[in-house]
Amino acid sequence: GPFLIPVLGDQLDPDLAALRHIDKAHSIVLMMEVADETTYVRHHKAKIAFILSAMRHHADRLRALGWTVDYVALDDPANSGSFSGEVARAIDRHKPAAIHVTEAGEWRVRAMLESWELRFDLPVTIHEDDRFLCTHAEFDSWAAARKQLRMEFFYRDMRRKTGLLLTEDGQPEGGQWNYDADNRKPPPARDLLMPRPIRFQPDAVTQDVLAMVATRFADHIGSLDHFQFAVTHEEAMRQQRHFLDEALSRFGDYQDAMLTGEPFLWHSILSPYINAGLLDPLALCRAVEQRYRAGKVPLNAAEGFIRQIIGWREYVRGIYWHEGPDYAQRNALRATRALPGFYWTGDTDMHCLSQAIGQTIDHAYAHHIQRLMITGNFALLAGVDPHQVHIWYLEVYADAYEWVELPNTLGMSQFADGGLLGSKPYASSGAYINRMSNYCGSCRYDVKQRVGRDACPFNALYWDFLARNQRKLASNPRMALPYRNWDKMLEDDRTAIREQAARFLDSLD
Ligand code: FAD
Ligand code: DLZ
Ligand code: SF4
Repeated sequence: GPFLIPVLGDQLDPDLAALRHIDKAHSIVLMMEVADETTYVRHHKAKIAFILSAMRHHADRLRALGWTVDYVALDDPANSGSFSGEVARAIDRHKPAAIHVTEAGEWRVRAMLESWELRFDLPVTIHEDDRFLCTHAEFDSWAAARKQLRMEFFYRDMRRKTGLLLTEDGQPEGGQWNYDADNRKPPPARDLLMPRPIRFQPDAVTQDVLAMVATRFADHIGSLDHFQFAVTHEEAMRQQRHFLDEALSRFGDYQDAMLTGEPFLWHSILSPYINAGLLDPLALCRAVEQRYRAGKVPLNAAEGFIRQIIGWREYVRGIYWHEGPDYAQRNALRATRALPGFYWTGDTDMHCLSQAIGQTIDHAYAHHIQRLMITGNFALLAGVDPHQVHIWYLEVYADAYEWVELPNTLGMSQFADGGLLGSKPYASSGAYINRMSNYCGSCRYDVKQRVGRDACPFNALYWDFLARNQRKLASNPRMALPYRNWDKMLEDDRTAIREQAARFLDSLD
C-alpha cells in the first residue's frame, strides 16, 4: 500500500519534514478539517476562517506540485470530528503500508500521534519539525548546562548558529548583540502615511469558508467583517515584502508604541503566516539582514526584528517542550479571579483595554505590547486565574498555537511559572501606558490619580498587586525599588489605595 501522510493545519509548507524524500507517486497526503480542532478552545471566527482557507489553498498547491491529496471538509457528513477518527477512515480508504507525519505543535496532539502505531497496528514515523532552528535535543542540552534560562544568551547562540548579523570574525554587527535600549520611543502623532498591512480580498474559496464559519461558529468571539488575511504562500510573501519596504525601517523605534485607532503600526503582521507554515522564518530573517546590509534599514530595526524570531520565538518553543505538559497548570501567584466579561466585548471605560480588546475582536490581532502591557498587565494586576488568561489568548489571536501562546501568556505575562521567562513580573501602573501610547488622553479616567472616582484603575491595582504578593515578590532584587516606594508611603495612603483597589475589583465580578 501507499504511505499515508497526514498534514495538520499549521504545517502548510510543501517542504515539510514528512513530505521530503518521500515518493509522491506512492503517497497520499491527508488533510482534515475536524470539529475537535475548531473547538478544543472556542477560537476567534477569523482565526478559524484563516486556518481553514489556508488549508484549502495549500491542498491545491500540493496537488499542483504533484501530490495526491485526500481532503476532508468540515461539513462532510461522514467526518468523524477528530484527527484520529479521520486517520482511521483514511486507513480504510487507502490501506496504507505506513504513516509518515510531522510532529505536532502541542502536547495534546502529540499524544494522539503517538497513539497511532498501537491503535492502527501500522508503522508510524513521526518526523521532527525542522521549520525551527533549534532542535529539541539542542534546547535540552542548552538548558541542562544552565541555572537560569535567559533568552539573551540563547539568542546569541542562535545568532552564531545562523551567522545572522555577524561580522566576518564572528562578532555582533555594530559591536552589541542587542539594541533594545533604542527601541522604546513613544508613538509619533497619528498620520495618514503610516504603513498599513495589505488587505487581501477574499477569493471564492475564502468566501465559502467565511460563510460556513459565520453560521457554524456564530457564538464564538470575533468579527469576520474585517477579514483581510493572506491565505496562500504567494499572498503572505506579498505582505512580507510590503513589511520590508514600508515598515521595517521604523519597526525598532516604535516597537513598543500604541496609538488609538491604529492596530498595526510598524509591526509585520506575519506571525499567523509564519506559524501556519506559509512563510519561512529563517528566509524572512535573511531578507531583513539583506535590507540592513544594503543600507535600507537601521541596525536597531534589523536586529530587533531578527531577535523576535530567532530569539524569542525559538526560545519560547524550547521552554514549552522543555517544561512538559504540566506547565499549563502552574499558578505561582495563586491567582483565582474569573476573567472579566469585558475581555469578550471590549465594553469597558478603560480606553486602553477597550482599544486592545476591540481590535482583537475585529482583527484577531494585537501587537506585543498590547498583549503584554494592556490585556496581560491588567489580568496580572487583577489577580485573574492564569489558566483562564491562557485560554483567552489561545482563542482570540490568529497566530495562537499552544507552543508559542502558553509560555508567552502563562510565563512572561502572568508570572505563573514563578519567573522562568522573565526575571520580574511585567506589572505596571498607568504611567507606563501613558508614556507609550496616546490612550490616556481619550480615557474617562485620569492617569495621574491613584484614588477617587476618576483615578486610573491601573494605579491602585498596581500597588495592590505588590502588597498582595509581597511575601512572594519582595525578595526579588528587581522588585526592591517598588517595594521601597510602597513601604515609604503613609499608612493612610496605603489603606486608601488598597480600599480603592478592593472596590474596583468588587465591581468586576
Ligand atoms: P512583530 O512585532 O512584527 O514581530 C515579528 C515576529 O517576531 C512575529 O511575527 C513573531 O513571529 C515573532 N515574535 C515576536 N515576539 C515574539 C514572542 N514573544 N514569542 C514568539 N514569537 C515572537 N506570538 C505568537 O506567534 N502566537 C501567540 O499565540 C502569541 N501569544 C502571545 C501572548 C502574550 C501574552 C504575549 C505577551 C505575546 C504573545 N505572542 C504570540 C508574541 C507576539 O505578541 C506576537 O508574535 C506578535 O504580536 C505578532 O505580531 P507581528 O507578526 O506583527 O509581530
Ligand atoms: C487551529 C486549527 C483549527 C481551528 N482547525 C484545524 C483543522 O480543522 N484541521 C487541522 O488540521 N488543524 C486545525 N487547526 C490547527 C491544529 O489545531 C494544529 O495543527 C494542532 O494544534 C497541532 O499543532
Ligand atoms: Fe488605561 Fe488608565 Fe490610561 Fe485610561 S487612564 S487609558 S485606564 S492607563
